[in-house]
Amino acid sequence: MQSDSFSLRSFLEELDREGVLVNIWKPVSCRFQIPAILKKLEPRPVLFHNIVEHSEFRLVGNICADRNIVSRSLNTSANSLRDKIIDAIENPGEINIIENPPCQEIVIDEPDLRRLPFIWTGLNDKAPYISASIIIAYDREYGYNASFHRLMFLDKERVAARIVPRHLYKYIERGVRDVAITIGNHPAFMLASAITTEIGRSELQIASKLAPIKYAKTLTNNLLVPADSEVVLEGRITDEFVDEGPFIDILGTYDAVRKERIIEITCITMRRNPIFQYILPSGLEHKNLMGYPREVAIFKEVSKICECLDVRLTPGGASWLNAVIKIKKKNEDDPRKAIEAAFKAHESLKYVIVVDEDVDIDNPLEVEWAIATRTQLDKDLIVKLGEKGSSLDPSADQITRETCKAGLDATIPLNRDRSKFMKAKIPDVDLKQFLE
Ligand SMILES: [Mn+2]
Repeated sequence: MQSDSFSLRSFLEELDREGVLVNIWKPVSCRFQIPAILKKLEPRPVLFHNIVEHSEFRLVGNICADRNIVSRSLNTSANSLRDKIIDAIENPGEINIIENPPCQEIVIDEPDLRRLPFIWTGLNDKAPYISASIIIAYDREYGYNASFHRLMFLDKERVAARIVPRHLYKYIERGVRDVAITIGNHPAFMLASAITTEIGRSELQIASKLAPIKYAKTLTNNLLVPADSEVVLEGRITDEFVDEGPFIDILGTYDAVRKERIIEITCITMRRNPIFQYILPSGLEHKNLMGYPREVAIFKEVSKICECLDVRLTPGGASWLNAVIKIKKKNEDDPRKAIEAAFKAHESLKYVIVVDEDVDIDNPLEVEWAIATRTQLDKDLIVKLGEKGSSLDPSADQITRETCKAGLDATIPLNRDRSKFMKAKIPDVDLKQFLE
């Protein structure tokens, strides 16, 4: 069935009608219970109707945990999702602004953040967090930027945001201070905000190409936010820093504690009967949102140098550190070039395996079979010393991020008899004929 309205709320209603959404009516606590239930129910989307500490809110999680559901939310198939994202990045949409948006049905100009369902996820968390928060900022030269940043609760008007040195970080260096933080968004806006392209390419316009998202002006700082957002925090980034974390990141380990900026919230606006949103750290939704756009980026870059058939940031590598790339090899050096292209496209990438078109890259056993039967490490292994890797990898140098990367060509050499490498065919039977 096709979506015609593009808010989180209308999409949830659609999933509910089809029996895909899990409704939890019994009371649940923000302290550990919501994350634990989401983990157990992955990849199904879950709507919590009764939060013990926050009766004002419902809360949704796992909305992007299943790639088929993400594809459906954009009225596309899992196979076409990549092309749709590439098209949206290359041909962004228009910004459509409306007055009196749903996200401003309730206005709280004396904000008290204790009213919001910050969540305790792991036993060693320093404080409760908001994890589905997207920060929107505007720079005179670069225009709008939207990106995910987890928020650590500090007090009734202040949070600390983890700001990785990417676009928002650069905006702040250039003097930008006003922000709007939006929570409770349609998957199109979530996915667009998770994409890292060149600075100056507006995620708001990428989102509006993915789906007809409408925007509205914030009340206090003249920024644009999705008009159908469930909750918007308007505020200012300060020059005050605080220890942020410990908090769990995509690898499932605790991220390092760093000095991060404090954001002061000056106004909160919401829809009536607001639905809060939470992304389970290191859960499938987190991995899809962070990993999928990087798969697209790797696919684009590898496609420049050879025929790339598919890319997977493997779940075993937390959908972040390890990639398997399927190519149609035409030249003996295609795999090596593909490995270099992949490292160029995704800076955090650590290990890359290149396979031929007959290998199912979603099946780790098949990938291992390709490694076992098609590689000679003295020829097929590329080791890259002293590279800059992921800040999340506990085995890398924790200060310089220096790490050792490797690529493995697990394709069949072109000068060898290909038939020797192919799986032998055993004729199939219909078991029913033999089991009666
Ligand atoms: Mn950006």
